[in-house]
Amino acid sequence: MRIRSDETICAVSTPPGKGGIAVIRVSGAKALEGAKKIAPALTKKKIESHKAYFCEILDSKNSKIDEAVLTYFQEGKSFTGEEVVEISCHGSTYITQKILDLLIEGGCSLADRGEFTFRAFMNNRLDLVQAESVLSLIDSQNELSAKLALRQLDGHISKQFLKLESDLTWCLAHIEASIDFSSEGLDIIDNQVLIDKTAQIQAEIKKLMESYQSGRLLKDGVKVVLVGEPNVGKSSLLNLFLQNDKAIVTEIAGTTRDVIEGATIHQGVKYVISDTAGLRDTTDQVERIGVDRSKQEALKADLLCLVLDINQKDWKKSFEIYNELKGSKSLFLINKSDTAAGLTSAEITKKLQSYLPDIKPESVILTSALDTQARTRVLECMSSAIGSLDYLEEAVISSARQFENAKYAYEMIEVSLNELQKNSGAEFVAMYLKEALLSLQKILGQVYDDQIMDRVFKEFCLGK
Ligand SMILES: Nc1nc2c(ncn2[C@@H]2O[C@H](COP(=O)(O)OP(=O)(O)OP(=O)(O)O)[C@@H](O)[C@H]2O)c(=O)[nH]1
Ligand SMILES: [Mg+2]
Repeated sequence: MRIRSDETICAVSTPPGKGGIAVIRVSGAKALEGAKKIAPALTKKKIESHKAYFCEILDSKNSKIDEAVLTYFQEGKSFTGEEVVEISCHGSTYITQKILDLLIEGGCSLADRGEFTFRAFMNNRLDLVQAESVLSLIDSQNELSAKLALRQLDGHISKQFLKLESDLTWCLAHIEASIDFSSEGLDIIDNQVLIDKTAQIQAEIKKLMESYQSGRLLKDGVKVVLVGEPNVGKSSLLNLFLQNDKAIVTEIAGTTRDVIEGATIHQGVKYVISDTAGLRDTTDQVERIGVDRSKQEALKADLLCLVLDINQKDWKKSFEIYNELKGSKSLFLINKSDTAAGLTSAEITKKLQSYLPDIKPESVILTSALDTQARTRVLECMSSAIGSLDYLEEAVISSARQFENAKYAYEMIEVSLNELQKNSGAEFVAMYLKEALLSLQKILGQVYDDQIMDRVFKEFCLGK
């Protein structure tokens, strides 16, 4: 990310393509000056912050380009912290490009991806956790991920990290004091107090780390992978869950060759569901590649669903497949139950347990791709299998960057605690605690380098 705060930047902030209106954002010391060049009527008005002005946009030959509403935000009272003008014009790609060209002719520069948010960060309007939450909010497609991002944007998680950073600074200051002043007979804080305090910080970091699993699922969705032998109804179930005919279904075993993915929302949570090629030994080259892909996909699942045909006498082959792929969480979808009236869940569970004794009854679901009501039932079971995602009242980490830094801080504190307990030299303890502190500061962006900036802002779209 380029640091060029002396330049005034502009970009279209609404999505590309045509629309009722488009918004062009201009930020920097010359935002108003630039706007006045293309909307000369502004020069005759008394411009106040947070007020909108209807103006004609004119080119250098005074030809009218569009009629637009310009909103002015004075320096210090805008998203970026700089002087900002937002131009709401008609949403034609010609008009937006023309207005951008005029602004650039007038001395503005085209913004980079995420540069408005980057400026907000550089001007201390946001910390790095909040900047990441802006991106999450734009990306959010379901209720809970939007709520989570909003809570992070209002500083909920930042406050937790700030408290940890301040507590760790306190510990470090006392340890460093013992290095600097040991020879002057200064009252040094008791070693046990330091151990307790450091251990408490570590426990709080651990809690935040544990929230990452929920945070990630809330933000990115729960990845569900349907696997099983050919023809058991995986594609039919995918279509049922997505409520559209995304995957091809036929009675021919080996129909699906590639991974087919789609998303559905249930009770505010996104489920990203993959249908895969039926698993079997095959000499068909294309199918074999499909089978390999199925296995790769299964390994990425948050929740693996083994689909079984209720009419199949022997599930031995299915369980050989399952044992090869199983992760931490699984469901067993016993499909085509419409064709086997009378068979109970308990009987099926018993049969399943003959292959794998530790299968729990709640992970066994009788389904039928022909039964539209099965969709909600299965999604309910998926939700229970994943466990509570109702973490919103607590601070939740949802970015891999935050998690990795928290983990490193945790590990460094672990080493310092060992040194403290061994009564090692304060220099050693301080060295590791400093590493932990640095990691917490990186989370908030109090310490940063190009790599961190690139990682956070490269995901952004233009105009944000
Ligand atoms: N009666 C009944 N038929 C089903 C059900 N689910 C799937 N079928 C039928 O079973 C056949 C195979 O279904 P698919 O969904 O293509 O099976 P698949 O597991 O995706 O098969 P592959 O792609 O070959 O691995 C089709 O003829 C479906 O109509 C069900 O619940 N009940
Ligand atoms: Mg299929």
